[in-house]
Amino acid sequence: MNPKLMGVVNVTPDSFSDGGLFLDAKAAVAHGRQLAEDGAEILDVGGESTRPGAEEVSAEEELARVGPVIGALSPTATVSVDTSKLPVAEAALNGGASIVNDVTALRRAPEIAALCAERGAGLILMHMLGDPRTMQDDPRYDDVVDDVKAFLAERLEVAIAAGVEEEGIWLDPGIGFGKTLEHNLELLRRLDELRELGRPLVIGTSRKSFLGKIDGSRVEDRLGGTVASSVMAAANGADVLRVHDVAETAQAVRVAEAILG
Ligand code: HH2
Repeated sequence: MNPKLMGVVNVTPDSFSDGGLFLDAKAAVAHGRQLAEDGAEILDVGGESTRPGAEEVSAEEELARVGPVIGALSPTATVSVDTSKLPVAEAALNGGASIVNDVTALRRAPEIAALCAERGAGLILMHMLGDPRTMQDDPRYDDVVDDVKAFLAERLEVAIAAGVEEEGIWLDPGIGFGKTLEHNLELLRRLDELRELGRPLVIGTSRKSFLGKIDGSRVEDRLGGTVASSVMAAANGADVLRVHDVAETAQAVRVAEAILG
């Protein structure tokens, strides 16, 4: 177990846990630099919330939010852009990002695949049932792990067929995206089955509502749940942990690694 930490930099007014905190570019850049210092090897910069029920923003608005932040962070950090829009992905790569984190796994803008292929950029493909407006309305699966695995296998094929280097593709089961508490726990328990896809796994549990369903904690009180679920995910095979609280997660991972030897 030796996961990379991906620090979350949300340049949004409405993200579920830190909306409005880093809407100002200067504050977002300072936050990103702090996360890098705390141990984040990748900074994931996003300008549109994907929380359940979130409203969409235009590409212009999204780019106005993330563009300056990516420009300032990318000379000294590996930056991914959390977007599903082609113009935002393209401008972000032009501005110094090297990875596109697409929570729709190329379903919203299939052209992102050709863009990543042409630029030699990394690509994260995530599973989501439905879209952010509807995803938490009674999600159902035959077997959540089998269904998510089949989806990711198919999306991986699509990306490779469009010319994206397989070596640059990472997969993510999308914790909290169209899943009940039991679905999320089942996925985290059975990450070894998703590893059979042969690509690195990105896991984002940070501050998510399923943690609160376990112990009743509010979003601002889920640090312990975030750290526990992140460490368990790493122990079960996650390669990248996408978290808001990088310092605390880094410390927990180091201790877990030392114990495992
Ligand atoms: N989760 C969120 C956003 N992007 N990308 C990947 N690959 N995996 C995730 O689990 C994931 C993601 C949601 O978290 P956050 O960015 O904090 O919230 P919001 O979407 O409200 O900005």
